[in-house]
Amino acid sequence: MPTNVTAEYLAAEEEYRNARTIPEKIRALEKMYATVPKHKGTEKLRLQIKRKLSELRKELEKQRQMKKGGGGPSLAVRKEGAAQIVLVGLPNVGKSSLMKKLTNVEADVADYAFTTVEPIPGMMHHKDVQIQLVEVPGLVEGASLGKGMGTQLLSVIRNADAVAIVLDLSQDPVKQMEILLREFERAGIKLNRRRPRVEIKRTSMGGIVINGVENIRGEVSEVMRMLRDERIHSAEVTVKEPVTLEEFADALDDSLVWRRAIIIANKGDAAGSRGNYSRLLKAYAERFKVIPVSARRGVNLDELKDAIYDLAGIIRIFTKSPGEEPAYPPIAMKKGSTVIDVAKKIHKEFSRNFRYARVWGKSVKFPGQRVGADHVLEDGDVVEIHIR
Ligand SMILES: Nc1nc2c(ncn2[C@@H]2O[C@H](COP(=O)(O)OP(=O)(O)OP(=O)(O)O)[C@@H](O)[C@H]2O)c(=O)[nH]1
Ligand SMILES: [Mg+2]
Repeated sequence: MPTNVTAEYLAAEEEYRNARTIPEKIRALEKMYATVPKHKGTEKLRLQIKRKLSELRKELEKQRQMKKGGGGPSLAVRKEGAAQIVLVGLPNVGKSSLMKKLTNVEADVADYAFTTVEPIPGMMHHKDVQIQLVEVPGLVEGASLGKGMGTQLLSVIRNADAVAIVLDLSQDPVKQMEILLREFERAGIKLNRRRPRVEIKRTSMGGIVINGVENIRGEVSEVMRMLRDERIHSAEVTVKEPVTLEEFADALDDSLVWRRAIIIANKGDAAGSRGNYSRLLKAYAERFKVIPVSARRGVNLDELKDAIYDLAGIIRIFTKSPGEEPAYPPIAMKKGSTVIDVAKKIHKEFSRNFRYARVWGKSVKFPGQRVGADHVLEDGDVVEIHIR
């Protein structure tokens, strides 16, 4: 035990020792983590706390799944369209009002909390693409620890492709963010962060081989210990960028999900919204794109649709046959898709007998350029596939 921990830390540790349930343990560990002084001498301690938290998170999820077998409702929403994006926020912030403006769905709107009690999907049509939006019922503090339907709701969020956080500008938005981010953190959902670039290839023998060891900002023996803890005894580990030990632990932790997110700042028409909006920007604009709207007045909704489209991370590809016009509508693909991905999507034949493609659009230097299977496409490209 480090000698220089604070009284708060010791109190939290005492709380942890006395904790009986998983949620109690999680709360106590979070306090320990928050109160331990951050310097080199406490790094191992912080790592231990994080690892324990990750274990408890998995245990909580397991408990939840066992209960579900007992007949509890599953809230999972089947994916449709090019991407699934969840609308998440505290109760009564205007999620249903937004669903009504953005999609074809008839959601109930009322001026009290918990009008919506289960996830409601709807389709948003924008730029020739269908994107599925899902309203998640209002999250509350403690949701991730099983309060309300919290853990089920958070698993709906984990399964989605991206997250749109809805805030109410008539209330303190920074406080709303703090509550939501804590729940996400506890549920292992990382927003607008990327998994540290550490690659682990298990091998059948040969022990642990580390490439890029100079990128590890800490003791390598700690890294070895973490790998042992995960029962990785033989593997080729490649550290592709500088990482702290905590970042290395995150890269190893398969209970984490990494998602892109934006903030929808709703009720921009309400009293006090202007000041709240600038406080929100000051605190979060660096990490999140913030789109101010008013669902009630219908203000800035086109901009919001554009932002949701970007968030979905898709590109539209127009396919064509030689000598013909491009087919309409375009097909939606994930950003970073290649010519062969498109071929697979059209027909198995096309990918099996692929020879080359001609492409018009942003990804090529001149119209109709001949490209190979691995050519990466961009939004709006026209693709003509030639087969054997
Ligand atoms: N002033 C103002 N009020 C709004 C706006 N959007 C929604 N509201 C009001 O906020 C209240 C809640 O709206 P809902 O759309 O039901 O909110 P919700 O987030 O779906 O609520 P729950 O499902 O209960 O979590 C209603 O009284 C809406 O009329 C807006 O842009 N401006
Ligand atoms: Mg609602």
